[in-house]
Amino acid sequence: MITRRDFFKGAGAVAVSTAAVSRVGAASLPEAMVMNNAKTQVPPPPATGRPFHPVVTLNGWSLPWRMNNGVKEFHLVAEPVVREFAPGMKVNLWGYNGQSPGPTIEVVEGDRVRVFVTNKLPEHTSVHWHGQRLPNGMDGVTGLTQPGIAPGKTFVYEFVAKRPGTFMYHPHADEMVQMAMGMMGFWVTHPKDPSKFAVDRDFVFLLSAYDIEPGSYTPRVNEMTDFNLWTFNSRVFPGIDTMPVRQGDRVRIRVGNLTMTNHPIHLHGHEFEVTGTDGGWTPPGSRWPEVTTDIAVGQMRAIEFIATDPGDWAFHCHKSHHTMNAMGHNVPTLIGVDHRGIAEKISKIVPDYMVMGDKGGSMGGMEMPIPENTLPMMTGEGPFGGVEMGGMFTVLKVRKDQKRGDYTDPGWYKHPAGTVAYEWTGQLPEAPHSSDAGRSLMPATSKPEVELQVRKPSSHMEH
Ligand SMILES: [Cu+2]
Repeated sequence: MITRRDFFKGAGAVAVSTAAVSRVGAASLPEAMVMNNAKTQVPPPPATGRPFHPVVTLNGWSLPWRMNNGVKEFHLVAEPVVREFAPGMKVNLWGYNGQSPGPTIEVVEGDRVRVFVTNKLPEHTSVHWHGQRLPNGMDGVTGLTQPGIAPGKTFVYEFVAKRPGTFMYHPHADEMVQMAMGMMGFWVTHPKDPSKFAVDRDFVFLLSAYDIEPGSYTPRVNEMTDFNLWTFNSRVFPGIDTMPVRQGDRVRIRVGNLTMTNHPIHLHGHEFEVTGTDGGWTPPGSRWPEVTTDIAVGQMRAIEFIATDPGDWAFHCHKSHHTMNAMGHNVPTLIGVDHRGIAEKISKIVPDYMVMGDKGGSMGGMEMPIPENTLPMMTGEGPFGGVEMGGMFTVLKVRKDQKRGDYTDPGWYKHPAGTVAYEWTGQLPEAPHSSDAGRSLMPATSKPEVELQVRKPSSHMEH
């Protein structure tokens, strides 16, 4: 039998020895498991504690626990980590147990949970259990409900997971810096009755954003709004794993937003319902169908749908600059401008100069040298050419023959003959154009009393 521990060892987790620290209610610390890669790790069914259907964290993993006299014990280690955002780009972040975001914590409604938090950061931290009902002193707000956890120290949080649902954890200490450095994680409290709210596939991930200058390795932590890397679980397209599902599966995707702006998350080809929020499960009578749901800062949403239609369906944030990577955020727009020759002249003065094409963006096709450790703004090669995406973008892959519990990527969808958009090769009739300039909503009541004479400054033209 494969235990969770064996499984995670095989999957890349390493146990690190921790000095035994004696505290009330715990003879020793549970060992802290560390993940050394950003692959999606599908957790096995729980070997100890109460049964539940585990979630699958996109490009992440779930933290193993130990049972100690009926208490579910976890060990989180806050520490500097190196996270690969996508092949070709690694970032110095702060996270938990080897990765940012930290591992997903999965418990069952009614579980008594004890979390040891060891601080290996150069400054104090704390962990706030976002959305939980718990004793006030376990809420993790530095200064308000506890002193900060000093570097090198370990604190113990203990509470009963009262409400089933979707939660997050993050520091409530030097928050702007620590969240900008990637300190966050997902928490799922499963219902006591595993058949309640059961689905076939349950994906989870966090939205986070970073400001990383192309060519550098560490986020600028003083940025407030102008971030340039928009991530699902600190990964960007094309580094985000796909979501493979079996046709007919009931699929749940839970998303938590710890960026500094909202994200309209959009699914192609299927309608979904928001079945859960940060406050719990939504009553069935309150749900309506959507294809995009906006997730505000600090919110969590669980969406559900039946994967009825086979194919490779895009799943992404609908803000177009959130499906772009760091390069090119300052590129001027020159659509409609004939810039032949100009770019050449400018590039003699500004070596890295590039312009958006006069026929639109098409940045994906632009070949330009980029600094080391950054990613092209839009990239990704699909079966029909460049996908021209970045950031918060992945693909839901619905397949008839995807096995139950199999999360391996099935490759590109093979479209049945006659079901792909095709080129029209016949005659194109002249399109009639309307010359109607439109009307005003209502007539003006009187003539303007003052006639304005506007003269544009022309000094530049005269020189
Ligand atoms: Cu977005």
